[in-house]
Amino acid sequence: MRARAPCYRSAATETGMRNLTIDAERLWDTLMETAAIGGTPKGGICRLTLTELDRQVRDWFKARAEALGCTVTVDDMGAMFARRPGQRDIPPIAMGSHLDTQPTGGKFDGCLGVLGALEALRTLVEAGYETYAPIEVVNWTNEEGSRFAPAMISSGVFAGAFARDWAAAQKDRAGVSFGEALEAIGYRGAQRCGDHPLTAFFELHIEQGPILEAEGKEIGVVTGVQGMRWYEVTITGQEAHTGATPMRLRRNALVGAARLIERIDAIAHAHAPHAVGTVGLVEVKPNSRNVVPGEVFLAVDLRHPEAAVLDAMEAALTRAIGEVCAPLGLESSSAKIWDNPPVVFDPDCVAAVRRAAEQSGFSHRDMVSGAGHDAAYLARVVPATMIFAPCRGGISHNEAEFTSKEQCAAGAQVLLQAVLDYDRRLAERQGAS
Ligand code: HGY
Ligand code: MN
Ligand code: MN
Repeated sequence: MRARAPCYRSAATETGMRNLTIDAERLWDTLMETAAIGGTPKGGICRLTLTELDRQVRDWFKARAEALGCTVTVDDMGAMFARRPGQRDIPPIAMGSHLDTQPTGGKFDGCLGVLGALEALRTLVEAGYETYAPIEVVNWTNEEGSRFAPAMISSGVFAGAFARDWAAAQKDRAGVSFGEALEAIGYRGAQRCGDHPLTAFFELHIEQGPILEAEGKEIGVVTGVQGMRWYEVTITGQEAHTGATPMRLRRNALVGAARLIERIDAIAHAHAPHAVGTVGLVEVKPNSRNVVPGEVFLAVDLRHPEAAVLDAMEAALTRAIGEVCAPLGLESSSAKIWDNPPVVFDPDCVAAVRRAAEQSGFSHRDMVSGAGHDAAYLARVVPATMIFAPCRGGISHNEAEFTSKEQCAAGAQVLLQAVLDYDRRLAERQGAS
C-alpha cells in the first residue's frame, strides 16, 4: 500500500499565504528603536562590529527573537541564527543581513534586512502559519568590513571563502583581532561557522544606489552581485623638515599617494560605465604639520560586473603604482587582500522574489548589486538571492541614508511572500500535499 504522502498541514492555502501582511508601523518602530543604539547627532548610526554597541543590538535581537519562540544559536564567528520550527525538521529557509554599520552609517543598511526578516517571522507567528521548512532570521558579523577587512567575514567563513583562523586573526587599525573583539562582547558561539545547513537564503537590503528611485520602481529583483577587490598599498619616502628641506631633495610619500589616487580614479573612468574605483582610507605618517610625510597607507576598492575587466583594472593599478613612485624616489608595497568574484543568484530564488513582487502589487526591475552583501557568499553554498528597496537619492554609507516607511514595508512584504512561495514549492517538490 502506497504510504500516504505526508500531509502539509499548513492552515494556509495559496490565498491564505498571500493574505499574510507585515505590520509596517511595527517594522518602522523596530528600525527607529535599534537606530538609537549607536545613533549619531546627524541621524545616522555608528555601530562598528564587535563593539559594546554591537553587543547591545545583538542582545536586543536575541531577546525579540526568543520572545517570538525562536531558538537562537550563535556560531564561532558570531553569526546569530533565530530559528522558528516548521512542519518538517529539515534545513531552514533563512533570511537576514547584518546589524553592524559604517562609522557614518545610515539607519537602513543591513538593519532593514534583519529587522524586515524579524517582522516577517513575527507575522507568521501572529497568524499561526506553520511553514513546511523551519524559518531562520540571521545576523551576520562584520558585513561592513569597516573595522575588520575584508567585508562579509562571517558569511565568507560560512561559505568556505575564508579560513576561520585567518578571519579570527584579522586585526583592526588599532591592532585588536576579530577573535579578541568577538570574545570581549561574549558572542563567540559554540557552533562551528558553516556547520549549519540551510535550504535557501533571502536578503532584503536597500539598493544603496540611484536606479530604483530614478526609475520609480518599488522593488529590485536582484539577480547577482558585481565583482569586488580590495588592495592595501604602502608608499614610503623620507620624513624631513618642511621648512629646511628643499623641494628637489624631498621624497614625499603623500605626493605619491595623491598622484596614485588620481590614477585610480582614471582607471575606473577608463572602464566606464560600470567600473568603480575608490581610495576611502588613507593613513599618513607621521601626520604632523611640519614633517614631510614619510609613509602613506592606502586602501583601494575596485569593482566591476566582469572578472576580466577587474583583471585589466588590477594590472593598470600595478602599473600606476610603479609609474607614480619611481620619479618621486618612493618605495611601495601592495597586496590584494580581498577578491570576491561576480555572483549570479539562484534562478528559483529570483523567480520567487519576482512572483512575490508581482502578486504583492509592487513595480519591480531586475538588477545587479553594486554593493557587496552576505548573500553573495551564501550563494556559494545554498540557493540565495536578494530583494532591494530604494533609498533616497541613492545615498548610503552616509548618515543621511533614508528609505521611507512604505518602501521598508514593501521590501519586507516581498521578503515574506518570497520565502513563503519558496517554502510552498519546496513542500510540493517533496511530495507534501
Ligand atoms: O563593501 C560593501 O559593498 C558592503 O557595504 N560591505
Ligand atoms: Mn549592507
Ligand atoms: Mn554597508
